[in-house]
Amino acid sequence: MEIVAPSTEQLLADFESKINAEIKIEPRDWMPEEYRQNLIRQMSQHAHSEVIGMQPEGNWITRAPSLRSKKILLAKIQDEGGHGLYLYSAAETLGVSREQFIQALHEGKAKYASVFNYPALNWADMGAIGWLVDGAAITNQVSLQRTSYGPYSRAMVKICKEESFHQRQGYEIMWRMMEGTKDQQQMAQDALNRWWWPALMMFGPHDSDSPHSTLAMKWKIKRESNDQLREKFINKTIPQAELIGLKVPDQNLQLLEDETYKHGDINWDEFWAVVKGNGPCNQQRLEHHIRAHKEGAWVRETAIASAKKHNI
Ligand code: FAQ
Repeated sequence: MEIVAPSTEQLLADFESKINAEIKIEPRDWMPEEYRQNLIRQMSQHAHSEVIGMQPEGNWITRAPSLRSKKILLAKIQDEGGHGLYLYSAAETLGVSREQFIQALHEGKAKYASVFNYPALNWADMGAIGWLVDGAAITNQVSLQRTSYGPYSRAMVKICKEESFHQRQGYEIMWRMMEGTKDQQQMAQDALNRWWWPALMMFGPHDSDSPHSTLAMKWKIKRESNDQLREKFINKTIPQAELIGLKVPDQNLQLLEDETYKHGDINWDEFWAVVKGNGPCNQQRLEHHIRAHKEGAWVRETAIASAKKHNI
């Protein structure tokens, strides 16, 4: 019997019918090159964000105000490193190696979340990062649990469980400071003032200015749009702020009849400046990663030599 290879049209139709039937796409399945490239871009950006995101908090481990808070912060930061590792592994199933991902990051060709280019100035920032940055990250990641690419979706399930602990540890820091002295309350409010807008920017540009969204939504890489996720985050976070006596720094915020909020304008010039490398800490974050990567070369070499010796 003659075996005829399916045409590209047929392969695309099969791929799209799987997507429509909510069947996950797996690494060995045929996929359009644009789907693969879009995933490589987004997943690598996501993995780099987890790892670079360790830096603003890592800065505060030695200055945590108690042994309890130090242990919790250490565990949280280690989790973020672990998330980066799952995501690099998941992204490697698309045919790009970990070394290539890291090289692209070091050469400035790959992005990471803009929010990590802002400085963490004091302990209240540990609260704001956990509450707002992890809170924004979970909102996005809960949605990504239903992404169409199997390895990405499965990585998200475990990551979301850990992120929800991170969000609570951040909120607990804010809540305790709000129960403290006037100075502590002011520190918490100041941290919210500085992190609120960068957290909203984590969701990316408005849908109308998001070049990747149309295809990503069609092929269910993204299940909800940048603006939909940003609104969800705002609607759940404002009541949390109010509950502990904090005020979101948006003078144009409006509570609508359906109990949702309309937010004021986001400073997109600032967002694009930070994305393009001109934020307050872009250079510092990248240089630190490059230095740590160089200094850790012996660990990687030793691990590879040991794996070879034991035929792993
Ligand atoms: N920052 O067309 P779109 C955590 C870029 S950390 C920088 O809308 P897309 C743990 C975008 O890449 C958070 N760049 O793009 C943690 C594209 O540029 P390109 C981890 C941004 O991909 C917490 C261009 O703008 N989560 O969880 C940003 O469809 C605390 C056009 O944008 C993720 O990384 C941005 N905010 O939608 C650790 C989420 N937004 O590639 C420590 C995964 C957009 O053409 C402490 N990623 N750009 O050069 C996503 O969900 C999506 O990629 C979006 C952007 C929603 C970020």
